[in-house]
Amino acid sequence: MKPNLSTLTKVSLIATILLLSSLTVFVANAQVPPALLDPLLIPKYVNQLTGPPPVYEPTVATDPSTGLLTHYYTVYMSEFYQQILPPGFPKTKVWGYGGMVKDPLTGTSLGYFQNSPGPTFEAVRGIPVQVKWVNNISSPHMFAVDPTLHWADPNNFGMPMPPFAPYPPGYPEAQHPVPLVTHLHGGEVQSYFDGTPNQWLTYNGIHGSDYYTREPTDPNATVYYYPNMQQPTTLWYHDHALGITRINVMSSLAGFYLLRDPYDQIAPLLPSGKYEMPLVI
Ligand SMILES: [Cu+2]
Repeated sequence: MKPNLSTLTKVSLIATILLLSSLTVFVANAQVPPALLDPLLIPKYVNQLTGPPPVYEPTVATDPSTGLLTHYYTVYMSEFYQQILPPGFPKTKVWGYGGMVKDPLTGTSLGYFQNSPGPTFEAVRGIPVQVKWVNNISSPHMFAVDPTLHWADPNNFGMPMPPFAPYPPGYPEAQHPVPLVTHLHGGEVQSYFDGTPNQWLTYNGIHGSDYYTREPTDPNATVYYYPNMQQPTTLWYHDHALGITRINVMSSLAGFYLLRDPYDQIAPLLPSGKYEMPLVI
């Protein structure tokens, strides 16, 4: 059996430039800059690496339209505070994903859990996944939105022309509401469920021109379908809204999606269980 590269990425690092949220303390959307933390005073190598992180717990049922056993999830995008700096330092404001999760080692249900990066999907090749993605972020963007770029523009504010307002943030009309849409990076999915940049939606039900949902749902949500027919591999999911993907991902809207194959010949040779640690750099 020829080893395939995608299987070997199981323990690979995803080299994603996630400037994790310690930055958000500095760049909060406020006219008065918050007090800066001196990075030299933050001790290094203090936080213990724990994990592997919780995995989403699916509802398992037969899909009436395909007749296939399917894993169903609901994932919420929310704003919350998380202890990212060492204990004793303030919590960091993040945006992240959350849902019902279980312990990846024991399978014990852990209830609702939200985190940055988000909980992990553990999908099985050949078993489709349906996710209801819910945008519950009602606050203004935590970073400055640049409306002089081609972007989602949920208020139809239009692209400003020179002379530009002072930047950042300059344009409060661009800061709220926040358009979001989730993309499964590397997933082989139909384009309607790919989370392309104009498929965004806001917490108050404004939809991008390409918005699509697999079935009727709440106005601040969309239902996507992932067939999981591709090679087993490490995927990740992240926000993808037009023109603001970079600041939405920097706010921490990202997480892992592990696609496993029960017939994989290589996986048993790789570190597993508590030794399989997904890392985002
Ligand atoms: Cu991507």
